[in-house]
Amino acid sequence: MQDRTYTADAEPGDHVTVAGWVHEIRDLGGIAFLILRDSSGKIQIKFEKDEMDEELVETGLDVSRESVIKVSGDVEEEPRAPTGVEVTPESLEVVAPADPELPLDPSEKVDADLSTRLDNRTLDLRKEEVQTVFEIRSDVLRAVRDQFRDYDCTEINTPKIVATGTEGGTELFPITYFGEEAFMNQSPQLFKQLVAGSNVERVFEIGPIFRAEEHNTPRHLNEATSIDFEGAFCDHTDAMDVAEGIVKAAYESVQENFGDQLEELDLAEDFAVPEGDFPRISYEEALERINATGELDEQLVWGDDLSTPAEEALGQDVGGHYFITDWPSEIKPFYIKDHDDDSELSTGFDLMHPRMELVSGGQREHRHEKLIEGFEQQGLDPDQFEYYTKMFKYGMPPHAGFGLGGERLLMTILGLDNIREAVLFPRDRQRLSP
Ligand code: AMO
Repeated sequence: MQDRTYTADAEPGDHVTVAGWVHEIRDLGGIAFLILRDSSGKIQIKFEKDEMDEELVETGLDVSRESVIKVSGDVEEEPRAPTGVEVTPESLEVVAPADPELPLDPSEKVDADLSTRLDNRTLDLRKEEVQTVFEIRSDVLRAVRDQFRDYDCTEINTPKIVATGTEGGTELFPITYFGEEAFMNQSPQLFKQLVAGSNVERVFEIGPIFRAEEHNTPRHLNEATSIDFEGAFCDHTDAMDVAEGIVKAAYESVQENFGDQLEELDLAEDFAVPEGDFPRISYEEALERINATGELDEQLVWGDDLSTPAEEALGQDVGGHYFITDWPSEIKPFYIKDHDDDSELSTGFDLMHPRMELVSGGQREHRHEKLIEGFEQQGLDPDQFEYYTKMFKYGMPPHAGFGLGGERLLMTILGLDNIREAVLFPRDRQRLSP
Protein backbone atom coordinates (compact mmCIF):
# COMPACT_ATOMS: atom_id res chain seq x y z
CA MET A 1 0.00 0.00 0.00
CA GLN A 2 1.88 2.98 -1.28
CA ASP A 3 0.08 5.78 0.53
CA ARG A 4 0.01 4.08 3.92
CA THR A 5 1.66 5.61 7.00
CA TYR A 6 2.77 3.46 9.94
CA THR A 7 1.02 4.60 13.12
CA ALA A 8 4.37 5.35 14.76
CA ASP A 9 5.22 7.83 11.98
CA ALA A 10 1.98 9.86 12.17
CA GLU A 11 2.88 13.40 13.25
CA PRO A 12 0.57 16.29 14.19
CA GLY A 13 -0.26 18.31 11.08
CA ASP A 14 0.01 15.30 8.73
CA HIS A 15 -2.82 14.02 6.61
CA VAL A 16 -2.45 10.21 6.75
CA THR A 17 -3.92 6.91 5.73
CA VAL A 18 -3.30 4.35 8.46
CA ALA A 19 -4.18 0.66 8.20
CA GLY A 20 -4.21 -2.14 10.73
CA TRP A 21 -6.30 -4.06 13.25
CA VAL A 22 -9.06 -2.79 15.54
CA HIS A 23 -7.53 -3.19 18.98
CA GLU A 24 -10.23 -1.66 21.10
CA ILE A 25 -13.30 0.59 20.88
CA ARG A 26 -14.25 2.91 23.76
CA ASP A 27 -17.65 4.50 23.41
CA LEU A 28 -18.12 7.33 25.90
CA GLY A 29 -21.47 8.59 24.56
CA GLY A 30 -21.04 11.75 22.52
CA ILE A 31 -17.44 10.83 21.80
CA ALA A 32 -15.86 7.46 21.00
CA PHE A 33 -12.34 6.21 20.41
CA LEU A 34 -11.10 3.39 18.25
CA ILE A 35 -7.56 2.18 18.85
CA LEU A 36 -5.95 0.98 15.64
CA ARG A 37 -2.87 -1.25 15.86
CA ASP A 38 -0.17 -2.04 13.31
CA SER A 39 3.32 -3.52 13.48
CA SER A 40 4.78 -0.19 14.61
CA GLY A 41 2.34 0.54 17.46
CA LYS A 42 -1.13 1.95 18.07
CA ILE A 43 -3.00 5.15 17.29
CA GLN A 44 -6.25 6.67 18.51
CA ILE A 45 -9.05 7.43 16.03
CA LYS A 46 -11.56 9.95 17.40
CA PHE A 47 -15.30 9.94 16.59
CA GLU A 48 -17.32 13.04 17.58
CA LYS A 49 -20.77 11.71 16.93
CA ASP A 50 -22.69 14.96 16.43
CA GLU A 51 -20.11 16.52 14.18
CA MET A 52 -19.28 13.66 11.87
CA ASP A 53 -20.94 11.82 9.03
CA GLU A 54 -23.38 9.33 10.58
CA GLU A 55 -22.46 6.44 8.30
CA LEU A 56 -18.76 6.89 9.02
CA VAL A 57 -19.39 6.86 12.78
CA GLU A 58 -21.57 3.78 12.50
CA THR A 59 -19.06 1.84 10.39
CA GLY A 60 -16.25 2.77 12.78
CA LEU A 61 -18.05 1.85 15.96
CA ASP A 62 -19.82 -1.29 14.75
CA VAL A 63 -16.72 -2.94 13.42
CA SER A 64 -15.65 -6.02 15.42
CA ARG A 65 -12.33 -6.25 17.24
CA GLU A 66 -9.39 -7.50 15.17
CA SER A 67 -11.02 -6.50 11.88
CA VAL A 68 -8.61 -4.86 9.45
CA ILE A 69 -9.50 -1.26 8.65
CA LYS A 70 -8.06 1.63 6.69
CA VAL A 71 -8.60 5.17 7.95
CA SER A 72 -7.71 8.51 6.35
CA GLY A 73 -7.72 11.81 8.19
CA ASP A 74 -5.77 14.60 9.86
CA VAL A 75 -3.40 13.94 12.74
CA GLU A 76 -3.64 16.24 15.76
CA GLU A 77 -1.83 16.49 19.02
CA GLU A 78 -3.80 15.01 21.94
CA PRO A 79 -1.86 14.55 25.18
CA ARG A 80 -4.56 12.25 26.59
CA ALA A 81 -4.27 9.79 23.68
CA PRO A 82 -2.03 6.74 24.26
CA THR A 83 0.63 8.02 21.83
CA GLY A 84 0.00 11.75 22.21
CA VAL A 85 -1.71 12.08 18.83
CA GLU A 86 -5.06 11.18 17.32
CA VAL A 87 -6.64 10.96 13.88
CA THR A 88 -9.96 12.55 13.01
CA PRO A 89 -11.28 10.26 10.29
CA GLU A 90 -12.55 11.52 6.95
CA SER A 91 -13.03 8.04 5.57
CA LEU A 92 -12.94 4.54 7.02
CA GLU A 93 -12.96 1.28 5.11
CA VAL A 94 -13.37 -2.19 6.61
CA VAL A 95 -10.78 -4.13 4.61
CA ALA A 96 -11.24 -7.53 6.28
CA PRO A 97 -13.86 -8.06 8.99
CA ALA A 98 -13.09 -10.39 11.92
CA ASP A 99 -15.55 -12.92 13.31
CA PRO A 100 -16.67 -11.46 16.67
CA GLU A 101 -16.09 -14.88 18.27
CA LEU A 102 -12.30 -14.78 18.71
CA PRO A 103 -10.56 -17.95 19.95
CA LEU A 104 -8.03 -15.64 21.61
CA ASP A 105 -8.37 -11.91 22.16
CA PRO A 106 -5.08 -10.09 21.63
CA SER A 107 -6.26 -7.02 23.54
CA GLU A 108 -7.04 -9.01 26.69
CA LYS A 109 -4.59 -8.59 29.50
CA VAL A 110 -5.06 -12.15 30.80
CA ASP A 111 -2.90 -14.71 29.03
CA ALA A 112 -4.58 -17.62 27.27
CA ASP A 113 -2.98 -21.01 27.98
CA LEU A 114 0.02 -21.90 25.83
CA SER A 115 -1.80 -24.55 23.84
CA THR A 116 -4.60 -22.11 22.79
CA ARG A 117 -1.94 -19.54 21.95
CA LEU A 118 -0.01 -21.96 19.73
CA ASP A 119 -3.20 -23.17 18.01
CA ASN A 120 -3.98 -19.53 17.15
CA ARG A 121 -0.49 -18.17 16.65
CA THR A 122 -1.58 -15.43 14.22
CA LEU A 123 -3.82 -13.89 16.87
CA ASP A 124 -1.28 -14.55 19.63
CA LEU A 125 1.40 -12.69 17.66
CA ARG A 126 -0.76 -9.60 17.62
CA LYS A 127 0.12 -9.10 21.29
CA GLU A 128 2.97 -6.66 21.68
CA GLU A 129 4.85 -8.84 24.13
CA VAL A 130 4.68 -11.90 21.90
CA GLN A 131 5.59 -9.94 18.79
CA THR A 132 8.60 -8.54 20.68
CA VAL A 133 9.85 -12.05 21.48
CA PHE A 134 10.08 -12.76 17.76
CA GLU A 135 11.53 -9.35 16.94
CA ILE A 136 14.22 -10.19 19.50
CA ARG A 137 14.69 -13.64 17.98
CA SER A 138 15.33 -11.99 14.62
CA ASP A 139 17.72 -9.50 16.24
CA VAL A 140 19.63 -12.25 18.07
CA LEU A 141 20.13 -14.18 14.83
CA ARG A 142 21.39 -11.03 13.11
CA ALA A 143 23.79 -10.30 15.99
CA VAL A 144 25.04 -13.90 15.93
CA ARG A 145 25.62 -13.73 12.16
CA ASP A 146 27.51 -10.43 12.50
CA GLN A 147 29.67 -11.85 15.28
CA PHE A 148 30.52 -14.96 13.25
CA ARG A 149 31.54 -12.71 10.35
CA ASP A 150 33.83 -10.84 12.75
CA TYR A 151 35.42 -14.23 13.42
CA ASP A 152 36.01 -14.63 9.64
CA CYS A 153 33.38 -17.34 9.29
CA THR A 154 31.47 -18.16 6.11
CA GLU A 155 27.78 -19.01 6.45
CA ILE A 156 26.92 -22.41 4.98
CA ASN A 157 23.80 -24.54 4.44
CA THR A 158 24.00 -28.32 4.60
CA PRO A 159 21.49 -31.11 3.80
CA LYS A 160 18.64 -31.87 6.15
CA ILE A 161 17.83 -35.17 4.46
CA VAL A 162 20.61 -37.65 5.18
CA ALA A 163 21.51 -41.32 4.97
CA THR A 164 22.90 -41.68 8.52
CA GLY A 165 22.53 -40.05 11.93
CA THR A 166 25.33 -38.77 14.13
CA GLU A 167 23.89 -37.99 17.55
CA GLY A 168 22.50 -41.38 18.62
CA GLY A 169 20.39 -43.78 16.58
CA THR A 170 17.22 -43.75 18.69
CA GLU A 171 16.56 -40.06 18.13
CA LEU A 172 16.25 -40.27 14.35
CA PHE A 173 13.16 -39.47 12.29
CA PRO A 174 13.09 -41.92 9.38
CA ILE A 175 11.65 -40.86 6.02
CA THR A 176 11.33 -42.58 2.66
CA TYR A 177 13.61 -41.19 -0.01
CA PHE A 178 12.66 -42.62 -3.41
CA GLY A 179 12.02 -46.02 -1.87
CA GLU A 180 15.12 -45.94 0.33
CA GLU A 181 15.31 -45.30 4.05
CA ALA A 182 16.66 -41.85 4.91
CA PHE A 183 16.52 -39.58 7.95
CA MET A 184 15.95 -35.97 8.95
CA ASN A 185 19.33 -34.66 10.05
CA GLN A 186 20.00 -34.38 13.79
CA SER A 187 22.94 -32.01 13.37
CA PRO A 188 25.10 -30.55 10.58
CA GLN A 189 28.04 -32.10 12.46
CA LEU A 190 29.72 -34.15 9.75
CA PHE A 191 29.06 -31.67 6.94
CA LYS A 192 30.43 -28.67 8.82
CA GLN A 193 33.59 -30.68 9.55
CA LEU A 194 33.91 -31.60 5.88
CA VAL A 195 33.75 -27.92 4.92
CA ALA A 196 36.14 -26.82 7.68
CA GLY A 197 38.59 -29.33 6.13
CA SER A 198 38.49 -27.42 2.84
CA ASN A 199 40.11 -24.04 2.24
CA VAL A 200 37.00 -22.36 3.64
CA GLU A 201 38.37 -23.19 7.13
CA ARG A 202 35.85 -21.36 9.33
CA VAL A 203 32.13 -21.87 8.91
CA PHE A 204 28.84 -21.37 10.67
CA GLU A 205 25.33 -22.57 9.98
CA ILE A 206 21.98 -21.57 11.44
CA GLY A 207 19.43 -24.21 10.54
CA PRO A 208 16.93 -26.79 11.71
CA ILE A 209 17.88 -29.99 13.52
CA PHE A 210 15.47 -32.85 14.02
CA ARG A 211 15.41 -35.01 17.14
CA ALA A 212 12.85 -37.75 17.69
CA GLU A 213 13.10 -37.32 21.46
CA GLU A 214 10.33 -39.10 23.30
CA HIS A 215 10.14 -36.72 26.23
CA ASN A 216 7.93 -33.69 26.27
CA THR A 217 9.76 -31.14 28.41
CA PRO A 218 9.78 -27.33 28.65
CA ARG A 219 13.25 -27.30 27.06
CA HIS A 220 13.11 -29.91 24.27
CA LEU A 221 11.74 -29.57 20.77
CA ASN A 222 11.55 -32.16 18.01
CA GLU A 223 12.60 -29.53 15.49
CA ALA A 224 15.04 -26.96 16.88
CA THR A 225 17.33 -24.29 15.44
CA SER A 226 21.00 -25.07 15.81
CA ILE A 227 23.68 -22.39 15.62
CA ASP A 228 26.78 -24.32 14.57
CA PHE A 229 30.42 -23.34 14.32
CA GLU A 230 33.40 -25.24 12.97
CA GLY A 231 36.93 -23.91 12.55
CA ALA A 232 40.09 -25.42 11.08
CA PHE A 233 43.29 -25.02 13.12
CA CYS A 234 41.13 -24.41 16.21
CA ASP A 235 41.26 -26.44 19.41
CA HIS A 236 38.55 -26.83 22.03
CA THR A 237 39.66 -23.70 23.92
CA ASP A 238 39.33 -21.62 20.73
CA ALA A 239 35.85 -23.06 20.17
CA MET A 240 34.92 -22.12 23.76
CA ASP A 241 36.11 -18.56 23.14
CA VAL A 242 33.92 -18.35 20.04
CA ALA A 243 30.89 -19.81 21.86
CA GLU A 244 31.31 -17.29 24.66
CA GLY A 245 31.66 -14.41 22.18
CA ILE A 246 28.53 -15.46 20.31
CA VAL A 247 26.40 -15.73 23.46
CA LYS A 248 27.62 -12.36 24.75
CA ALA A 249 27.02 -10.70 21.36
CA ALA A 250 23.40 -11.89 21.50
CA TYR A 251 22.88 -10.39 24.97
CA GLU A 252 24.57 -7.13 24.04
CA SER A 253 22.39 -6.71 20.99
CA VAL A 254 19.21 -7.35 22.98
CA GLN A 255 20.37 -4.81 25.56
CA GLU A 256 21.12 -2.22 22.91
CA ASN A 257 18.08 -2.67 20.69
CA PHE A 258 15.41 -3.81 23.14
CA GLY A 259 16.56 -2.65 26.60
CA ASP A 260 13.70 -0.17 27.00
CA GLN A 261 11.04 -2.51 25.65
CA LEU A 262 12.05 -5.29 28.02
CA GLU A 263 11.27 -3.00 30.94
CA GLU A 264 8.05 -1.62 29.49
CA LEU A 265 6.71 -5.07 28.66
CA ASP A 266 7.80 -6.79 31.87
CA LEU A 267 9.73 -9.23 29.73
CA ALA A 268 12.95 -10.78 30.99
CA GLU A 269 12.75 -9.40 34.52
CA ASP A 270 16.21 -10.75 35.36
CA PHE A 271 17.83 -9.70 32.08
CA ALA A 272 21.51 -8.82 32.40
CA VAL A 273 24.37 -8.96 29.91
CA PRO A 274 26.80 -11.56 31.32
CA GLU A 275 29.98 -9.97 32.63
CA GLY A 276 33.53 -11.31 32.80
CA ASP A 277 34.86 -14.57 31.45
CA PHE A 278 32.66 -17.64 31.78
CA PRO A 279 34.34 -19.96 34.32
CA ARG A 280 35.67 -23.25 32.91
CA ILE A 281 34.95 -26.05 35.35
CA SER A 282 36.20 -29.57 34.72
CA TYR A 283 33.71 -32.44 34.72
CA GLU A 284 35.51 -33.82 37.78
CA GLU A 285 35.09 -30.56 39.68
CA ALA A 286 31.47 -30.34 38.51
CA LEU A 287 30.75 -33.76 40.08
CA GLU A 288 32.36 -32.69 43.36
CA ARG A 289 30.43 -29.45 43.48
CA ILE A 290 27.12 -31.10 42.64
CA ASN A 291 27.67 -33.80 45.26
CA ALA A 292 28.61 -31.14 47.83
CA THR A 293 25.28 -29.30 47.32
CA GLY A 294 23.46 -32.31 48.82
CA GLU A 295 20.60 -31.66 46.36
CA LEU A 296 20.70 -35.12 44.76
CA ASP A 297 19.40 -38.38 46.27
CA GLU A 298 22.41 -40.29 45.00
CA GLN A 299 26.01 -39.12 44.72
CA LEU A 300 27.30 -38.82 41.17
CA VAL A 301 30.27 -40.94 40.12
CA TRP A 302 32.77 -40.65 37.27
CA GLY A 303 31.11 -41.55 33.96
CA ASP A 304 27.61 -40.38 34.92
CA ASP A 305 25.91 -37.93 32.60
CA LEU A 306 24.46 -34.90 34.36
CA SER A 307 20.73 -35.17 34.99
CA THR A 308 18.48 -32.10 34.97
CA PRO A 309 18.49 -31.84 38.81
CA ALA A 310 22.30 -32.16 38.74
CA GLU A 311 22.58 -29.34 36.17
CA GLU A 312 20.21 -27.21 38.22
CA ALA A 313 22.15 -27.78 41.44
CA LEU A 314 25.40 -26.79 39.76
CA GLY A 315 23.75 -23.85 37.99
CA GLN A 316 22.58 -22.45 41.31
CA ASP A 317 25.99 -23.00 42.83
CA VAL A 318 27.82 -21.19 39.99
CA GLY A 319 25.16 -18.52 39.46
CA GLY A 320 26.03 -17.54 35.86
CA HIS A 321 27.12 -18.98 32.51
CA TYR A 322 29.93 -21.54 32.78
CA PHE A 323 31.66 -24.28 30.81
CA ILE A 324 32.01 -27.91 31.81
CA THR A 325 35.21 -29.27 30.26
CA ASP A 326 37.21 -32.52 30.16
CA TRP A 327 34.30 -34.95 29.99
CA PRO A 328 34.95 -38.68 30.12
CA SER A 329 35.60 -39.88 26.56
CA GLU A 330 33.08 -42.71 26.92
CA ILE A 331 30.09 -40.32 27.15
CA LYS A 332 31.08 -38.04 24.29
CA PRO A 333 30.42 -38.86 20.59
CA PHE A 334 32.94 -40.54 18.27
CA TYR A 335 33.92 -37.30 16.54
CA ILE A 336 35.20 -35.67 19.75
CA LYS A 337 38.97 -35.90 20.22
CA ASP A 338 40.52 -37.23 23.41
CA HIS A 339 43.26 -35.35 25.20
CA ASP A 340 46.66 -36.38 23.81
CA ASP A 341 48.00 -37.28 27.26
CA ASP A 342 44.90 -39.13 28.54
CA SER A 343 42.64 -41.21 26.29
CA GLU A 344 39.98 -41.45 29.04
CA LEU A 345 39.49 -37.70 28.96
CA SER A 346 37.89 -35.89 26.03
CA THR A 347 38.21 -32.34 24.74
CA GLY A 348 34.41 -32.15 24.71
CA PHE A 349 32.79 -29.22 26.51
CA ASP A 350 29.32 -27.93 27.31
CA LEU A 351 28.39 -24.29 27.84
CA MET A 352 25.75 -24.01 30.51
CA HIS A 353 23.29 -21.35 31.52
CA PRO A 354 22.30 -21.78 35.19
CA ARG A 355 18.94 -23.11 33.94
CA MET A 356 20.14 -25.54 31.25
CA GLU A 357 22.72 -26.66 28.69
CA LEU A 358 23.11 -24.28 25.75
CA VAL A 359 26.06 -25.66 23.81
CA SER A 360 28.02 -28.86 23.17
CA GLY A 361 31.31 -28.81 21.39
CA GLY A 362 34.90 -29.93 21.33
CA GLN A 363 37.98 -30.52 19.29
CA ARG A 364 37.42 -33.17 16.61
CA GLU A 365 39.32 -36.34 15.92
CA HIS A 366 41.07 -35.51 12.65
CA ARG A 367 43.38 -38.54 12.40
CA HIS A 368 41.88 -41.12 10.02
CA GLU A 369 42.82 -44.29 11.93
CA LYS A 370 41.75 -42.89 15.28
CA LEU A 371 38.44 -41.79 13.80
CA ILE A 372 37.73 -45.29 12.48
CA GLU A 373 38.60 -46.73 15.91
CA GLY A 374 36.14 -44.30 17.51
CA PHE A 375 33.32 -45.48 15.25
CA GLU A 376 34.02 -49.07 16.15
CA GLN A 377 34.17 -48.30 19.88
CA GLN A 378 30.72 -46.72 19.68
CA GLY A 379 29.31 -49.70 17.76
CA LEU A 380 28.89 -47.70 14.55
CA ASP A 381 29.75 -49.10 11.14
CA PRO A 382 32.47 -46.87 9.61
CA ASP A 383 31.54 -48.09 6.11
CA GLN A 384 28.24 -46.24 6.39
CA PHE A 385 30.15 -43.02 6.95
CA GLU A 386 32.70 -43.50 4.19
CA TYR A 387 31.71 -40.22 2.48
CA TYR A 388 32.94 -38.56 5.67
CA THR A 389 35.87 -40.66 6.81
CA LYS A 390 37.53 -40.79 3.40
CA MET A 391 38.08 -37.01 3.41
CA PHE A 392 40.23 -37.52 6.50
CA LYS A 393 42.74 -39.23 4.21
CA TYR A 394 43.30 -36.15 2.09
CA GLY A 395 44.72 -33.55 4.47
CA MET A 396 42.24 -32.88 7.28
CA PRO A 397 43.58 -30.16 9.61
CA PRO A 398 42.95 -30.19 13.36
CA HIS A 399 39.59 -28.51 13.91
CA ALA A 400 37.02 -27.76 16.60
CA GLY A 401 33.49 -26.43 16.87
CA PHE A 402 30.20 -26.41 18.68
CA GLY A 403 26.40 -26.45 18.36
CA LEU A 404 24.32 -23.85 20.24
CA GLY A 405 20.56 -24.31 20.66
CA GLY A 406 18.95 -21.17 19.21
CA GLU A 407 15.69 -21.49 21.11
CA ARG A 408 17.46 -22.26 24.37
CA LEU A 409 19.56 -19.15 23.89
CA LEU A 410 16.45 -17.01 23.43
CA MET A 411 14.62 -18.77 26.25
CA THR A 412 17.41 -18.10 28.73
CA ILE A 413 18.00 -14.51 27.57
CA LEU A 414 14.31 -13.68 27.99
CA GLY A 415 13.58 -15.90 30.99
CA LEU A 416 10.81 -17.74 29.09
CA ASP A 417 9.24 -20.62 31.02
CA ASN A 418 8.74 -22.85 28.01
CA ILE A 419 10.94 -23.30 24.92
CA ARG A 420 7.79 -23.35 22.75
CA GLU A 421 7.37 -19.62 23.44
CA ALA A 422 10.57 -19.05 21.45
CA VAL A 423 9.29 -20.87 18.32
CA LEU A 424 6.55 -19.66 16.00
CA PHE A 425 5.17 -23.09 15.21
CA PRO A 426 6.78 -25.62 17.55
CA ARG A 427 7.05 -29.31 16.81
CA ASP A 428 6.66 -31.59 19.83
CA ARG A 429 5.07 -34.96 20.67
CA GLN A 430 1.55 -33.50 20.47
CA ARG A 431 2.02 -30.82 17.87
CA LEU A 432 2.40 -31.36 14.13
CA SER A 433 0.20 -28.43 13.09
CA PRO A 434 -0.04 -25.49 12.69
P1 AMO B 1 23.98 -31.51 21.01
O1 AMO B 1 23.22 -32.73 20.67
O2 AMO B 1 24.39 -31.35 22.45
O3 AMO B 1 25.33 -31.43 20.17
O4 AMO B 1 23.17 -30.23 20.57
C1 AMO B 1 23.72 -28.94 20.68
C2 AMO B 1 22.75 -27.99 21.34
O5 AMO B 1 21.53 -27.95 20.61
C3 AMO B 1 20.43 -27.77 21.48
N1 AMO B 1 19.51 -28.90 21.36
C4 AMO B 1 18.18 -28.82 21.50
N2 AMO B 1 17.37 -27.78 21.77
C5 AMO B 1 16.05 -28.03 21.87
N3 AMO B 1 15.48 -29.24 21.71
C6 AMO B 1 16.25 -30.32 21.44
N4 AMO B 1 15.70 -31.52 21.26
C7 AMO B 1 17.66 -30.13 21.32
N5 AMO B 1 18.71 -30.95 21.07
C8 AMO B 1 19.80 -30.19 21.09
C9 AMO B 1 21.01 -27.70 22.90
C10 AMO B 1 22.32 -28.41 22.74
O6 AMO B 1 23.26 -27.98 23.71
N6 AMO B 1 26.93 -32.06 16.97
C11 AMO B 1 26.88 -31.56 18.33
C12 AMO B 1 27.44 -30.16 18.46
C13 AMO B 1 28.92 -30.05 18.19
O7 AMO B 1 29.71 -30.78 18.80
O8 AMO B 1 29.30 -29.21 17.36
C14 AMO B 1 25.45 -31.61 18.82
O9 AMO B 1 24.50 -31.67 18.07
O10 AMO B 1 21.18 -26.34 23.24
